Amino acid sequence: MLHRPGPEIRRAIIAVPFLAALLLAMRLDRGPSRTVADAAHPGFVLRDETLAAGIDFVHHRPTFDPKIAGIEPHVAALGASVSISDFDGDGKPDLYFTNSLFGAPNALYRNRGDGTFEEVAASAGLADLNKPGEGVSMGAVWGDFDNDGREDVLVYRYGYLALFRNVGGTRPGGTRFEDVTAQAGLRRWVNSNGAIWLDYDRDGLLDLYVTAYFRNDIDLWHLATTKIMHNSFEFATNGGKNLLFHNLGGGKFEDVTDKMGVGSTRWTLAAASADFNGDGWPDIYLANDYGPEELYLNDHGRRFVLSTAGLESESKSGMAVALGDAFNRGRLDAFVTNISERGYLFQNNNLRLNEMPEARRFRNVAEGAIADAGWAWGAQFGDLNNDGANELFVANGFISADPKKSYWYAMSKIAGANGRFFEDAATWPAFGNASLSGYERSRVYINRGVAGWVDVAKNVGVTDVYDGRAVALADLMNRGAVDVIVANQNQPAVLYRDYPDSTNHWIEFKLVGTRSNRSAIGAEVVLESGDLRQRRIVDGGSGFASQNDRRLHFGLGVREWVDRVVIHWPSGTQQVLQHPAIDRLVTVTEPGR
Ligand SMILES: [Ca+2]
Ligand SMILES: [Ca+2]
Ligand SMILES: [Ca+2]
Ligand SMILES: [Ca+2]
Repeated sequence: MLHRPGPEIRRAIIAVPFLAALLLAMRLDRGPSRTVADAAHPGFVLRDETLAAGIDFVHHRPTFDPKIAGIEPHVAALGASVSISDFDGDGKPDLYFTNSLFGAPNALYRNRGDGTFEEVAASAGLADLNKPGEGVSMGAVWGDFDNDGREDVLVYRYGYLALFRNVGGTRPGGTRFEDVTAQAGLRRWVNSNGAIWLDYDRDGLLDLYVTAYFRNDIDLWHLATTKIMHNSFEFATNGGKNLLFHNLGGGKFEDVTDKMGVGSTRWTLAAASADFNGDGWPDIYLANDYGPEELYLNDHGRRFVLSTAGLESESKSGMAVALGDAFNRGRLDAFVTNISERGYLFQNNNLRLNEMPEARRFRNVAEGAIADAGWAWGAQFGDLNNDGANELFVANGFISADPKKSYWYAMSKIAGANGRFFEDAATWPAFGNASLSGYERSRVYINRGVAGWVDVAKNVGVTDVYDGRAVALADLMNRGAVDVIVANQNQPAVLYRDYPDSTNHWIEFKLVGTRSNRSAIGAEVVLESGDLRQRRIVDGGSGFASQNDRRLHFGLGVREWVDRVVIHWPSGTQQVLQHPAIDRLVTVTEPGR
């Protein structure tokens, strides 16, 4: 007879790797090389310098078929996105924001390098993307799909996908983009809130995974039925089908969704990719609304397998997937945001420690402050005080309308009703001008190791109560500090410039793929400096409707050198750098065969 350990023993077995992580974190705390940040001394401030930088973007929500006017605030509550790309290749990261109302333009802010930006979307051909018959933008992801050295962009909409090839320009700010959607084979109608670039078969060509929210046969302006909502509050499976497109080269893509087994019809709001189990192949992690998260493990580029990694038991409302090394274990962990509203729905966020290589599972360790970020959306890990430990920025707030009226009571009634009832948008009580978890303040968590995470948003100057959606990070001025850009729903975008108040050291890497995709998307970098070990990944889209700068930033604390950097290129090449110079950006080109 097979002996199964009792629950206490099983818990103890599972707890061991986490304990090891905590002991490591304790060691970091005790180490002489680091002053521990706390709420009183977070070690940085974030200043709202949006207007001084010349960023005046305001997101406008869409309007839809009058048949769903009663709950339009809910259906139209997404679309504020921000993604970072150095589209003109001048070494200064630029910003792209999407808009979601017919006629309202998307915005492309070119970084002048003097702290200001100029808006060039119209001349670039990336402004006028929100029109009847085409759809409205929900977000964008950048990647050099044809490996010509110029970053291209995929815009996902409630409507048709749109792929733009960067054709360059002859003067600064003169870069133009050409719509290549049709010849690429990508003119597909998808009600999408997310997409990521990843090279799942490691052939050096970036492939594309697109998530779908509402069913793909739904045109939100011409509804044949009002039965468009989820069929369960906990395990809904009637969302749009996610799609995987294989890059064939020559500017063409092929739909390989069914062949590869990644056509989830859960209500996916966000995706992120990394090689979680360390077998060399990039996997796909999904945050699904009204359902459990999903992890698709990549079986040698031949197929994906939906894994039982401890994610399937808890159903929540996954809004974003942020990847980062939470406790400096040299692993990429996942932070997934959810809804927390005391008195109604308290789901808690998930901080899932990656124990895939040894235990084939993730382990949720979110508790205390980090678990409750309100109605949370986009999130990102980044070292804002350069002390060598990641902070976590979380945007939140769903619908800020009349502050005296709340839709929560109506929402709780619907959630308790029969699935057939809430699947029909026409049966939901009308929103009117009610708020739903509105006027929430973003959270900025610092990582205190064993003492847990603490929210320092107020202390560091993050006080806005906009309805945050996308969060992206970039060192916009190439000064060794990670700035935070937030796209807010139906409201102005905000640039928080990061000012670390110490002389902590740092190092940044720009990776250029040769055998791997030129953008180096999917490359994972492990840095070792004395007692510090940390892993980061080049971002092909993560968080919610966002993408960080492709350049990787590491804080070093007072450590004055880096021992070793190991780069795991998507091609399989491992490159080791010994003692790179610090306090600067290091450009690394992938070695040839
Ligand atoms: Ca630039
Ligand atoms: Ca290109
Ligand atoms: Ca590929
Ligand atoms: Ca830090």
